Amino acid sequence: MKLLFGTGNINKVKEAKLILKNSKYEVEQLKIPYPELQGTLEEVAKYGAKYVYDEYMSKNEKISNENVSIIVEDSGLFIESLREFPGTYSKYVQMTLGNEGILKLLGTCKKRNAYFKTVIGYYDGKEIKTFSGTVEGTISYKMKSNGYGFAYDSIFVPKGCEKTFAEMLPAEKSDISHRKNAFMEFKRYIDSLSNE
Ligand code: ITT
Ligand code: NA
Repeated sequence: MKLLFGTGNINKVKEAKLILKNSKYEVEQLKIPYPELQGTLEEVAKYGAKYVYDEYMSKNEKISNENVSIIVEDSGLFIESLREFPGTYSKYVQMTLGNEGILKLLGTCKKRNAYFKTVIGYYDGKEIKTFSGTVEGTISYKMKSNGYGFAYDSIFVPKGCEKTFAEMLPAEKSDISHRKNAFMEFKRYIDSLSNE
């Protein structure tokens, strides 16, 4: 079954493919941008799924809507001692302050707890659904990377680990990530649809 993933971020697509590797779901990137309203991850994901679905259907009028399954995903990094910043501003902050800026803001602060959260929005023409996943961890004191991962990965150390996500092989990250947890919750739902 094909899942059309509306995103401009190829890294998300690669990870989704890896996470769903041994399943019946095949992820395909759909480069249809959607307006990102300022709101919760859930609100953005819901709006995006419906928006991308409608755009896709209007561009592909001959497609019967029975088999079109659209997913989008909105993610963020929430740092406790920065009152959950950058949170829903993660995209903008990554492009402006970047990881260096985040490390500067935290300075030598010892309270470095943070979590990543992903919310998947799903729409197949019937009901808009969301599924979320998180992973807890800490912000490192400096950037550490072996060239894996993207964006905030080089400053995020998942709980119980010594390495940042950017020091882990793709399979290691995707075994424990926020994205993995969100996709597993999503998979439970769509598995149950096809068993009806
Ligand atoms: P879309 O086209 O899917 O919206 P995006 O890159 O804009 O892609 P988000 O708004 O969901 O994605 O992500 C907010 C920021 O968090 C953005 O800078 C991402 O690169 C970053 N991010 C998302 N998932 C991440 C992950 O697993 N590891 C590190 N950074 C991540
Ligand atoms: Na985005």
